[in-house]
Amino acid sequence: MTAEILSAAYAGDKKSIARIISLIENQVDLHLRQPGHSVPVIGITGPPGAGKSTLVDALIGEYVNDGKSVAVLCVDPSSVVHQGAILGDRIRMSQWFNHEKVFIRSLSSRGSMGGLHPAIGKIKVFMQACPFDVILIETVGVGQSEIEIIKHADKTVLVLVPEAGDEIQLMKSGIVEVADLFVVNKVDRPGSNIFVTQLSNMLKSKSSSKPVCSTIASKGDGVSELKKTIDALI
Ligand SMILES: Nc1nc2c(ncn2[C@@H]2O[C@H](COP(=O)(O)OP(=O)(O)OP(=O)(O)O)[C@@H](O)[C@H]2O)c(=O)[nH]1
Ligand SMILES: [Mg+2]
Repeated sequence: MTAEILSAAYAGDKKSIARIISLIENQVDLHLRQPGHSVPVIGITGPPGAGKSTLVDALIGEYVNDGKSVAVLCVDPSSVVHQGAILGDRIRMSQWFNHEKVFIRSLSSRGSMGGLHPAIGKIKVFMQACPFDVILIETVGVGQSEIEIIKHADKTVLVLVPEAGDEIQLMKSGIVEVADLFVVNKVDRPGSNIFVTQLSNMLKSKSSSKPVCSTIASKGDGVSELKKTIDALI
């Protein structure tokens, strides 16, 4: 029975993919296939409300335009249950939810210390064996989860907003070292140029040539540039 669902999932049937993810979440033992080729996994992290989901939504559009199929995993922080529910609603409202080339799934983190779902590793490997061209994992970056996501992602994108104090927070958290690409979102806000300059200078001072992209995710501005920058990294 599960073997049938598994082969349907590997053939790209979205309902079956969702069922297998639920089984993995519930720790059912499955004979999972090892992915034949490596599907790139991009982690999208950053503080609550930075615009990660809006950005993911816009990025999906870029990939679909490219003829690519995209899987998105959104990890809800279980510490804030009501926010998790809101996040789920937001994903359901995504214009891409029913698109044939798009698979979107929300996972609760179930209190795992690092903020990521304990089965995320298995789920990722399973999804890499499904016919996707790219996998995006959105997670709210609160402390450790920012660090933990890089274990599962090939490249990690840190989404920030131009607000005073963020730069100092950044230096403390050590995320600068683990992120591969920085996005300053909401650059329609005043003072954003200063923040972008500060961030770039800070990276230079650490002899880092990591890219910094500026976006207005809600308008789609800078998103195609961001996708090109991600593609250049993977
Ligand atoms: N002004 C402005 N607002 C934006 C921009 N991008 C997103 N927003 C708004 O910011 C709010 C939060 O956006 P989300 O995409 O839900 O942010 P998030 O980081 O996914 O939030 P959580 O998943 O709850 O951590 C929404 O109201 C968006 O419409 C932007 O570039 N400029
Ligand atoms: Mg979100």
